[in-house]
Amino acid sequence: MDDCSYLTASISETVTSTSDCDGDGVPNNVEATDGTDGQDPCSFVLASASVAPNALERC
Ligand SMILES: [Ca+2]
Repeated sequence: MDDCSYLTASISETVTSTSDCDGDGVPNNVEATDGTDGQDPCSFVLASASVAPNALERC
């Protein structure tokens, strides 16, 4: 199963995936906690990024 293939709006269970599908430096489970979109590289809480987000220049 591809843990990067899902519809954010359809999530009904706790997100445990630590993949960073959108490459914004914040893993999916943290994005779920923050209420940001794990498939939108422009949607994240900067304080939660574990690596420097390389998506900022694209947003
Ligand atoms: Ca995101």
